[in-house]
Amino acid sequence: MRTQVGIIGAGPAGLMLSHMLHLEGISSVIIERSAQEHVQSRLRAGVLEQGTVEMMRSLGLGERIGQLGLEQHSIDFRFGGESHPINFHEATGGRSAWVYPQHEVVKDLMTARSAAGARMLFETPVTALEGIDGPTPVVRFEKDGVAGELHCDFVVGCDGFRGISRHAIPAQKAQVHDRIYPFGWLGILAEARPAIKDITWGCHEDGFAMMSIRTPSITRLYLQCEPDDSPDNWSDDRIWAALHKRLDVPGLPTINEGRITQKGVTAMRSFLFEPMQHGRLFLAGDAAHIVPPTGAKGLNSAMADVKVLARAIERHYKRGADELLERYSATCLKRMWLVQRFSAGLCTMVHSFAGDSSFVRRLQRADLEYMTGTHAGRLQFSENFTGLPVDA
Ligand code: RFL
Repeated sequence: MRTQVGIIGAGPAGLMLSHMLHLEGISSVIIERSAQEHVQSRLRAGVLEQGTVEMMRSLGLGERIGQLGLEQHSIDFRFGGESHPINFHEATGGRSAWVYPQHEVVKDLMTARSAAGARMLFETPVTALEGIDGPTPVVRFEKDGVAGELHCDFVVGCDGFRGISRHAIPAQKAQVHDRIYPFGWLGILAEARPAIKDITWGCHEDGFAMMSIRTPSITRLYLQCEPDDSPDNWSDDRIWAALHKRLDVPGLPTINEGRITQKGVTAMRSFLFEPMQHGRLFLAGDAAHIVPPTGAKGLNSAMADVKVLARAIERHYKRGADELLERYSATCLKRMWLVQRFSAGLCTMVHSFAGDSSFVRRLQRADLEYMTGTHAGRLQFSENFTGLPVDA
């Protein structure tokens, strides 16, 4: 099999890249190890930046966001028994965030790709990459136990944190930057009407908690827990008691309870792999970087990478110009370090770290007070939360 761009992984990064290349008349094949139904139903990210929504709209993918997406203007930080809202829409002069779950983004992309007759191989693990230093790389895969190969001009690793593509970059050229946090998030979905429309963060001495609207009748809630915690340790009663304690404040509606339909624990880490390219291999999305979910940046950063890469590949084919391709890693990393800074900084500010001294805890409180209580603090949060510009 032969194509121009071989894409590993049918997550948001791989699907979006394939869609953007198609609109430019560039062929691609997506090879995905999981089944299509599984990829389409994974519950993950929930919040899209303004830039991600604009990007989807400009690529003909905005219809369902218009119907189902919930535009957000404000976020409510709760600490010290009080509410401290930041209106990021106002602070940024009109930028928003949208609650629109990742599985809906994936559904939109799959529908568009299928309608265009895209070549997507599911249940097909990629087993090796060869020849990425030369002009004709080969992607080796296995389909129904039979080995196959895809010949292409470029390979793009959109295969997430547990993928294989970044391991094809020679170790002596690679640098890994990593931080593992000493806590996780217990995430639940509840059949409960959200108490308020705004995303609400509880920054409590017992640990962080978050409430976010999913639909007008479904709430997504998170609780800081042990990094290796099991959902079985959390009875429904324990969950609701902890959520009330960390999120409710006097004078505002208490969170609404409802039937819990899903529970899962997510570990938290910051991770960045550089460079994001070697020879004819490029990495995009979680394959190159992971952020703690606190800033809602994972999916959005994957989209930002793909925007840069699609433009660079288009320049290569249409104008024979490779400067953007050569600069791909540097361009993405410059923005990504700012995103890492925001996500890690926020993560450190809102969680409770076991063993911290009263001095460190008071500094955390002062950080929260500066961020929510000053013009400069609110502006900095708002610019980052609604999304930094993508230099494509
Ligand atoms: P994905 O979505 O992990 O897709 C990678 C795909 O590659 C496939 N694959 C392979 N295929 C073939 N051969 C192989 N050898 C392969 N190895 C792997 C996998 O099966 C998979 O289908 O990566 P991508 O496209 O880079 O997208 C990244 C996002 O999925 C991720 O950053 C977000 O989900 C992170 N995230 C959030 N991001 C946000 O922007 N906003 C949020 O509010 C937000 N909340 C979250 C999150 C992630 C979470 N979890 C579970 C990790 C909340 C949670 C709980």
